[in-house]
Order: sequence, then C-alpha cells, then structure tokens
Amino acid sequence: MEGLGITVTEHLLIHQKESPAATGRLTRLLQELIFGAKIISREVNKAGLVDIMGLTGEVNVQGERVRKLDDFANHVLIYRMERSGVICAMASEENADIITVPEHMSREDYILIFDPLDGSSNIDANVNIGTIFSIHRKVSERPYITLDDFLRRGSKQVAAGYFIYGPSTMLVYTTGKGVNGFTLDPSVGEFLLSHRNITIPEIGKIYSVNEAYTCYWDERTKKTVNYFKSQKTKGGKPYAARYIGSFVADFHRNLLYGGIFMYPADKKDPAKPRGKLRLLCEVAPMAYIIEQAGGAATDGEQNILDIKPSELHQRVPVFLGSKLDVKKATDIMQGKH
Ligand code: P6P
Repeated sequence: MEGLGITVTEHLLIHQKESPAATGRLTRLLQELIFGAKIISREVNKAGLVDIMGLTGEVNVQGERVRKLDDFANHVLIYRMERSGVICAMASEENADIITVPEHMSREDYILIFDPLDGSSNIDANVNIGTIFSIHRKVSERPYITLDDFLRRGSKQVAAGYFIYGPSTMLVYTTGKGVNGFTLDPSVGEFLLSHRNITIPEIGKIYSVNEAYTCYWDERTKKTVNYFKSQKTKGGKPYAARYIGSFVADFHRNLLYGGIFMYPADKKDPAKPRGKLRLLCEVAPMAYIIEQAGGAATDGEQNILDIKPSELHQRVPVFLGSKLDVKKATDIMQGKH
C-alpha cells in the first residue's frame, strides 16, 4: 500500500536511537546531503532537455574539462552543506583546496569529502553517474581546520555512501552498521528503503577493468586480469566482463551481483602513475561500503582503509569487490601465485 515504505529519515532515526551517543547531527548532515542530491537528480534527469549538458570551458584541479552538470552539482552541494549547521569544512574532487565553512555560519565538527558528479564524462551518453561522499569527525583540538584534519585513514570514516542517478535515483550508505539502499520515489520526492542490509556474494562471476590499458600494465597486473579472464565460476562458466566506465555504476553492479572491479596503476599518464581514482573522495568511501557489505578492497598491497593519505587528491590503484576475488587478485599482485 502507498506510504507504507520506510523512508530514509525514518531509517536514520531508528539507527540514531540505537546509538546512545547519537545527537542527531549526523542525521541532520545526511538529510541536507539528501536534499542536495534530489536537486542534482532533478537536473541530471532533464539533462539534454536544457542547456546544462556539455562543457563550461574550464579545467578542474584534476586537469579534466569541467562539465556544466559537474559545476552545478559541486555548487549545490557546497551551498547546501555550508548551511547544514553541523559541518566545519569540506573537500570536493572539483576544488584544489579544502573549503572551510565561514565562521558566521553555525558549525560543528563534521568533515565532508565528496565527488559531486563522478562519471560525468558519460553524461552526454545518458550513462549512470553518481555522487560519492565520505564523512569524518574533526579530531584535532586546534580551533581551526587544517589539511591534516582531512588526511585520515578510511577506517576512521563515520559514514560513507553514494547517490546513483540512473533509471532510478538511489542512495546507498553505511554508518558502520551494514549497508542499506534507498530508491527515490519522484512522485513524492522521498527515498524509500528498497535494499535492506546489502551483502556482496563472497565470490563473483564478473570482472570489471578497462582492458584497453593492458599495454600500460606491469606483468603482475596482466597476470591478475588474465586470471579472471581464464577463471571458471562454480557453475563452470567463464567470468563475464563488464565495464561501464562510470565508477559509481560499476561499483553498484559489483555490490549487488558480486565480482571484482579493478583500476590498477598504469603507465598511460606519467602524471597519474598510481591509477586514476582518488583515495579520499572515491575509493575510501567505496571501500568502507564494500567492507560493510562483506567484501574487500585493496590497492594490490594493503587494505584501502589502512592507507594513510599524504595529499588531498591522492590517487590509488584499486581492487575491490567479492572477498575471495579480491584476495586472489591481491595475492597475485604480491607475487604469491
Ligand atoms: P577510464 C569517470 O571519468 C571516472 O573518473 C570513473 O567514474 C571511472 O571508473 C573511470 O574514470 C573510468 O576511467 O580510464 O577507464 O575511462
């Protein structure tokens, strides 16, 4: 019956009640983030109908051409989150430096790191794209914010999640008590619980990597990818190859169906020897989610959540997904096979 679904606000309040130390500030933060995502979803879903496709003519800190929707999403999130009243600072994939909430605005000790619109190079082709977010608490005693407040291990995240804008808009997030998915009902503008306690299969049937870069990989990486190309599933079938080229979309399929997603280090761009994906705003939040869902995430050597960041836009190689697939990949990358 209509109206009997569990809304994300209800879900947040249930979890808040279960956490004795909860004050409602994280709930407030997530609610403001959800409002921002609803605005972005509205624009993404009408992209192509209004003049919001294409490029702004600018280049971002990553050296990537900025698309109008990227810029829009970034501004919406910064504007909304400054007014959440619970954040003291933010970092965006689109901004070179950290963004401190102005002192005249009410601030608390949460820190938000986000990629406002990941996969945006696919917008014009109507491919699923998404917003990725990572939430930390400011732990330093200093009365002011420094970069060090952001350079914290993924294991210290308070919460992490993503919005995926596709045939439906979904929110998938964790606060450390499992992973839940909510689907936006646009007719009432509410996210309703649709995927309760998501868990990833222990072993998958899909491998996901951009094989066009084979010539740029080292021998161990080639051996790792070849393993999955020659591996048979329990049913005796070969693994399926799936690669969308939009991290949130590849990750979401991986989370629900199982398998392994890989973006290894490669030599295609001397400026990005450690691969393309960014630790703080993309890989660490997704690693938190995949671990909470029973999966794993490494850089080919160590657990992603154990990596101590050294810079805000640091890139890392990533192997994430079903626990047994990631272990096999990591063993091969370490020369154990
Ligand atoms: P490649 C999209 O541009 C993105 O940042 C991620 O969403 C995606 O996983 C990756 O780049 C795709 O990169 O080099 O395979 O085109």
